[in-house]
Amino acid sequence: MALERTLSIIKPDAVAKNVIGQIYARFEAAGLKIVAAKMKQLSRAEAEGFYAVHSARPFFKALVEFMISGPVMIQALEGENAVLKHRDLMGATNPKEAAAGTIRADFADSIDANAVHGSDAVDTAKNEIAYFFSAIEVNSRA
Ligand code: RTP
Ligand code: MG
Repeated sequence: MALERTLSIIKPDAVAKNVIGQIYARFEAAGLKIVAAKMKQLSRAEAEGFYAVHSARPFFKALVEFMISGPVMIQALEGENAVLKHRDLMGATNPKEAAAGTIRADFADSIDANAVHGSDAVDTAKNEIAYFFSAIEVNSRA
């Protein structure tokens, strides 16, 4: 087992549904600790930069529009195997394929408005946390 950190974003649809607390409760119940957090209205440039890896994909423009449609809640989570544990809690990208009891099955409406983001690997998590938080804004709770 490895102590890891991962970057979580509660997307504008889930913030609008007022389920930040319900999603945080799932993180905590799974042993993931919030070590940094902020609510933010992303600018277009910030959203494009965050999803730059997808810039050539057909869904990129819609993804950016969606991510700037309202404030997001951004947090770094820390725990054993945090990256995979968090993705298990999230469920599949398309909520129609997400397992019962996952965040996307319970709170997402479509593949575009799918409630949450989570880093897909330890390396990308490091970059994604540094994209939104300075070193002194991330606390160790190990
Ligand atoms: P995320 O990065 O947001 O945590 O989601 P993910 O890893 O499950 O999915 P990813 O492949 O990284 O795609 C990023 C976001 O783009 C939207 N998407 N739309 N229409 C489509 O085929 C499609 N594919 C991806 C989703 O909103 C996804 O969360
Ligand atoms: Mg992804």
